[in-house]
Amino acid sequence: MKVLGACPLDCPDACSWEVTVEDGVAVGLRGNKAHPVTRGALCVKVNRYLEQVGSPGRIRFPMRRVGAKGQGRFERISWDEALGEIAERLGGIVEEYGGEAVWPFHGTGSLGYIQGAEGFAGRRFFNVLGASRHDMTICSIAGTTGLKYTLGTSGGMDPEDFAQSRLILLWGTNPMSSGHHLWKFIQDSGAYTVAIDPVRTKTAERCDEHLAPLPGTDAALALGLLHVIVSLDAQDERYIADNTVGWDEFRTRIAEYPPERVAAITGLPVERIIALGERIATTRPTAIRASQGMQRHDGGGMALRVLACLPGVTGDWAIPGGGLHYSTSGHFRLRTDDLLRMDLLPHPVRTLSMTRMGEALLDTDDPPVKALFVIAANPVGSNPDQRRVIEGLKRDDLFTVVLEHFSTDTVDYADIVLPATMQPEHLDVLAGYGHLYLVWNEPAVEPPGECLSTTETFRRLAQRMGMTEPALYDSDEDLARQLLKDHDMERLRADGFLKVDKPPVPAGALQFVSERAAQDGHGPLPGYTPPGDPGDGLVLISAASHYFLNSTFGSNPELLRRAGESRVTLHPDDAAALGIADGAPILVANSRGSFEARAEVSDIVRPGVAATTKGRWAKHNSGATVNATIAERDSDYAGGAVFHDNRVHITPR
Ligand SMILES: Nc1nc2c(c(=O)[nH]1)N[C@H]1C(S)=C(S)[C@@H](COP(=O)(O)OP(=O)(O)OC[C@H]3O[C@@H](n4cnc5c(=O)[nH]c(N)nc54)[C@H](O)[C@@H]3O)O[C@H]1N2
Ligand SMILES: Nc1nc2c(c(=O)[nH]1)N[C@H]1C(S)=C(S)[C@@H](COP(=O)(O)OP(=O)(O)OC[C@H]3O[C@@H](n4cnc5c(=O)[nH]c(N)nc54)[C@H](O)[C@@H]3O)O[C@H]1N2
Ligand code: SF4
Ligand SMILES: [Mo]
Repeated sequence: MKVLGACPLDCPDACSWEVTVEDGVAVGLRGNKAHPVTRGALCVKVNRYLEQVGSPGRIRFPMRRVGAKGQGRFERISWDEALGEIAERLGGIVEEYGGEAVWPFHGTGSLGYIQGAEGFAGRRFFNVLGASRHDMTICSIAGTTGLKYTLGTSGGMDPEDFAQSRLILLWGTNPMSSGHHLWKFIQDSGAYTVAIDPVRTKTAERCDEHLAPLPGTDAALALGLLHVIVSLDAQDERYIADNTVGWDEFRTRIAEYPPERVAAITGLPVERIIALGERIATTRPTAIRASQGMQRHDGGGMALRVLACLPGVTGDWAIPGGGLHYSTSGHFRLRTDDLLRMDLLPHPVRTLSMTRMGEALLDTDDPPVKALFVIAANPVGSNPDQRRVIEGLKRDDLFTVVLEHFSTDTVDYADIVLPATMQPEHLDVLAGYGHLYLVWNEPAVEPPGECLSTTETFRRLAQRMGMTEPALYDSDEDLARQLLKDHDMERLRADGFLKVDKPPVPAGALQFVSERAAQDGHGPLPGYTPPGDPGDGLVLISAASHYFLNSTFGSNPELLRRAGESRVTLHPDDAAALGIADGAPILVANSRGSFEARAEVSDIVRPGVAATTKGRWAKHNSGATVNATIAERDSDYAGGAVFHDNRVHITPR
């Protein structure tokens, strides 16, 4: 039997997949050939997904902690005991401190609308309890906010339209590792490709040209390119007159960034800036693929805001194959409000920011966080300021419940661990952020052991706590129907995927000058915000690993083998100045913390920059990863994270 499903992972491609089931066991998994973006292929990670599903390391039963927090020692208990203990502890905490002392901490382990992050599975239960809201600031929010200021929407081009582009800028993005399906459309286009990345990634290797600016200087580069375009009088006056607001002011801002100044800021040769500006000026349509990486900086929101102005000056927004693609997730017309049911909150509650977990657990009163539910997240591995996150999780008066598949670094700090279903075992609905398809995930097999889906876990907990709100007991199918009210759910279910229409971009006039930004306390005119880490040393970028997805797959033996040991890459000039040889054991440190790795000396990074990847588990790496060096500091817009705005000192060990 073949069952159509969807990859749940935090990846733009949201692949449609086909599970082969024999005698109730999933024996095969492959990409759906009929899906126009998946085109039959998954990826190096998810090709091993069934290995994960059947892994001996999988958590199959509820467990209670027996050792100290952090030791990772647990005993098996029944669901009845687990639910009983959680109900009792929660009841006591809510009575003494109020519902806001409870924090449902959602991660991006699954992007499912029913079981995962997009619908904050379990949120209805937490609303009835009056729990704190959870703001998912860790991934894309600064860029999303910046784009909304310029475009009125964060959704941009249909990535399939890249097949029509003549010039493609791969700007702060590495699709060969972090969402490779876009590459087929780029190949089909035959366009001239330019990678803009401080690191010569797998993507940059394949491009016609590579520019390696200093991290966090993209807004200045974009303004410099615009300076060249305007100097050539290549702006599209008609598009600007008919579709934009604030051109005269923005033009004055552009004039402040001549190529010589931009060369000094970005560390790029002035001729390269001029040449790329000229190429953009003379090539229609030009498409920009910018993804989340470049907004993990203090000026990250601003960078996306400026980038979205570029096709507004050249008129590319009006041409198929022109414009910018960051995320399509704003385009789906899904009824998430009906899913979340925030109206069930008994009163307004505070919001806790995902990226400021150390602060929330250690420095927040009124009320303090007393109960933490970690749902499809691994904050010890993924969050900034790892040392403080661990310190917070170690608090004896904190009651922590973790819903998981594997014994992650975070599980080691749980009081109760609940076994969660994996994708072939539950119903879900996905929407790519790198295409315009809704994707259906039909359950294919029974879960192993006593694993339960997130929705079922919270239905049972609600019942155990005697909650009477009927909305808490809606089935997964009910929830899907509510979410998909504006779409043909039966067709989606039968075909496995369904393309939605792309609304116009920009939504309304493009705002070179943004009232909305001003209302939020930011400059109405976009500009350049310099990097913000007050420290010195090299800038350490910790981008996507080819072999892990965030920390998911971080314990898969074959992927670990292929990834090799934890490495930090330095430019030969920097390595020589620091007395570090290729392959040497090193310590990477700053005021926040440190971690151990091995040096790789290579010119794939530019001078002044060091590069590693995210997703390693602390317990496999002497108790600390790169996240021990990263600050909880907010980026410019909406409290985004600043993972790549991170200065470190590297010494031989
Ligand atoms: N294999 C794999 N795929 C993934 C993930 C993974 O962990 N592994 N993670 C997933 C997730 S959660 C997300 S959000 C997406 C996002 O994935 P991406 O947007 O691709 O994010 P990153 O890998 O952090 O960064 C992309 C590139 O930006 C570069 N970069 C960093 N700072 C700057 C800068 O200041 N300017 C410029 N121009 N470039 C810069 C980095 O060197 C990197 O090559 O990918 C998803 N896909
Ligand atoms: N250094 C550095 N750190 C980063 C970043 C970076 O660029 N650099 N990027 C950040 C980004 S973009 C993101 S999105 C975050 C992501 O950070 P997290 O949200 O913590 O993502 P993961 O590390 O993949 O952990 C997800 C966990 O969810 C579990 N899981 C998966 N599906 C389910 C499910 O259906 N139910 C349950 N209960 N559990 C499930 C997985 O087993 C996994 O352990 O990491 C951030 N961390
Ligand atoms: S991780 Fe991305 S590329 Fe890999 S199967 Fe999932 S959606 Fe597709
Ligand atoms: Mo992310």
